[in-house]
Amino acid sequence: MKITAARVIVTCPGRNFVTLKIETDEGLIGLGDATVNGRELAVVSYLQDHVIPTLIGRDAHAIEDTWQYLYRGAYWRRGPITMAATSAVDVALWDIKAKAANMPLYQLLGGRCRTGVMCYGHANGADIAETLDEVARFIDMGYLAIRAQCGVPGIASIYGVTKDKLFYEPADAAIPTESTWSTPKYLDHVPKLFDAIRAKFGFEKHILHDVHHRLTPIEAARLGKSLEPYRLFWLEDPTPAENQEALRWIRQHTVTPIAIGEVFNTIHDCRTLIQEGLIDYIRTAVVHAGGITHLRRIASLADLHHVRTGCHGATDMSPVCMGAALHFDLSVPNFGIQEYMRHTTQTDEVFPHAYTYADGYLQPGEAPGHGVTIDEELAARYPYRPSALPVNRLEDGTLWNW
Ligand code: CS2
Ligand code: MG
Repeated sequence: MKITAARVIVTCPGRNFVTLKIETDEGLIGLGDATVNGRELAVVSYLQDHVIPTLIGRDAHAIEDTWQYLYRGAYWRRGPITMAATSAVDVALWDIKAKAANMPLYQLLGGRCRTGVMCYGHANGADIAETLDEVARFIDMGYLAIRAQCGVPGIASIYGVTKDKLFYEPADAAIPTESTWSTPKYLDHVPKLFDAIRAKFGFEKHILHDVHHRLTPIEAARLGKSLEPYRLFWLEDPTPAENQEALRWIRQHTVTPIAIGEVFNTIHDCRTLIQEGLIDYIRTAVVHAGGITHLRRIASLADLHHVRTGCHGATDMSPVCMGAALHFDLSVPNFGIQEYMRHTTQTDEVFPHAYTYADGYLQPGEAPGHGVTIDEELAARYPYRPSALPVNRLEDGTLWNW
């Protein structure tokens, strides 16, 4: 089966998505997500100018060779733009192969390892009271695992707290908006949130929290220790992890489980974290970490070191990514949990999909391939809108991690 054409579809049903569509001489098509929030057009160019011309005429079944061609053959390896483009090609080819085999993708990946994919929703509020109400709402929706984020007195706006309570779009302007951060105020407040959650709801539900890269390692160690009584499922991105060895400081001080990896794009970004057991969950995503092919490699390394998967699944990753992720989640032995930040109705209409949610679990569905399609006519009605993620500054103006 030969690749005969490939093109990029950019659409903005409430937020920008970049989708790669690959066509073959047997009439089968495959879709891959190539969305990098705030950097969408860079991936569009990389695909159109440097990848698609090399795909035409290639064997659509040669997934691994194509992956190696796009990774080793690129010379300039790794990085979010290169790897998102590689991911999109990889997922589109897995979609095609599963359709050619007339089976849902998870069957091609080794079959079902579990009854369903446990997911977590995002409860957030301007203060503790509103966050408790949102946690209650997600419990009512059947979630077994809930991430809780809340406003902090003295901080005007904070990551993860939004007016829309089901979806979250942080890329809110063409030029980055600026927010102000205070670690002392945050560290004093967060334990009160989880004390209130456990006091009200007990310990039956898994509770998660995303620090979003904002602490130094020793501050993160302090937070992890202070949250131990509340038995979090995980504390996410406690400190920027380019310096993987820094996580040793956190591990020495606390048993609160750690999840890192949503900004990683290859196994090399997390090799030390995994091999030294510095994390408990690896967050790498299908769309950003080299597609199904590379994510399986990361998961296999993680499996050797008691690390489980916890794929990133924010609103800014398209339903194509979510669909492919669920087939991966169903079949990977060391699955942990899947993030499930819902998409808007507009987005779901542009990307009809087979996956479903019920009682705290997601199912990828039984459609051949990854089960996600795109309505190109509807997609064309939503033109690209320049959007950038915010930047963050400390109260003295120092540029900090957003
Ligand atoms: C967050 C994301 O979902 C998460 O865990 O870290 O919302 C992240 O901020 C966005 O994906 C950035 O585009
Ligand atoms: Mg996160």
